[in-house]
Amino acid sequence: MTPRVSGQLALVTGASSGIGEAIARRLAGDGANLVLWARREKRLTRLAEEIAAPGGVAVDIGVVDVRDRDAVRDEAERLIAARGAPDILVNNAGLAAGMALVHDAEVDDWDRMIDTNVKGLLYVTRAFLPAMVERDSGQVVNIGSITGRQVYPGASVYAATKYAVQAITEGTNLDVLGTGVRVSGIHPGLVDTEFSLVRFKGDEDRARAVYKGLEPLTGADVAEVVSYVVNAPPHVNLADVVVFGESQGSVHHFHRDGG
Ligand code: NDP
Ligand code: 8X3
Repeated sequence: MTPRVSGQLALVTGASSGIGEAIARRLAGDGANLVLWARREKRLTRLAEEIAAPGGVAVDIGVVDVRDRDAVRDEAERLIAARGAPDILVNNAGLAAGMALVHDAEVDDWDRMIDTNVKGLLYVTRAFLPAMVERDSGQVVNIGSITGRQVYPGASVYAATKYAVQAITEGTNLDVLGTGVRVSGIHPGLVDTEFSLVRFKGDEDRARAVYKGLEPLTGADVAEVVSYVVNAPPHVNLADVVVFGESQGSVHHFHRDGG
């Protein structure tokens, strides 16, 4: 059966790595045309070339820092003028910076997380949602985190950004009620991506230790959930999905080999 999203246009932020890259690959497999945003152009170009060729889907890239409000607005206006609003917007770009306690943390790290995970997501949503509402159709998928439900030491501000994503997702869904737009939040536990390497600023040993002895989710696992959500019949909204690897029970509970 042809996936519902086949031939639709999907915009994925943070598509140069990890979960976003996997979502791009998965939605291309579903036959969706893609616009991929991130800051690292080479990576986006390579990915676009790879996924455009076999499936025949159209893949365009945008080198956009979601923290740059003007750039987001300009790039979105260009896209809407040329092709209309995307049918699907996946707000995935995000990061954790550091894992210091509140009384030790770098304030710059807080700014990066809040500016990217909260303000960036809002800028992108504000740029595309009016055209979706006007058209009376569209799907917004916000990638939150289990840390939008539970906090652990050293994660106060990262968790705060994901609590915010949860509130924004819930509120946006209420705001578009009565239109044909759906808003979904997907909240993964540990996913093996570049997330920890970014968080620990290139410290590979520390990043690897996060996943030691357990089987985390992969980006492809999360992408599978996104595909399910966006391919659901139009009257169905999977508003709120939490997804863990089998060896994770909560943000505090893991089953590790030998532990
Ligand atoms: P990665 O580090 O592998 O990917 C992060 C992506 O976000 C990259 O493509 C990066 O691209 C992009 N990004 C970061 N900052 C910006 C910015 N300012 N503007 C545009 N793009 C940006 O991590 P994940 O794939 O794991 O993370 C994706 C999302 O999933 C994040 O929101 C994260 O919080 C969330 N998440 C991750 C979990 C995990 O355990 N990995 C669990 C739960 C949620 P570039 O650097 O090229 O700009
Ligand atoms: C990322 C999940 O537990 O590494 O959102 O903070 S965790």
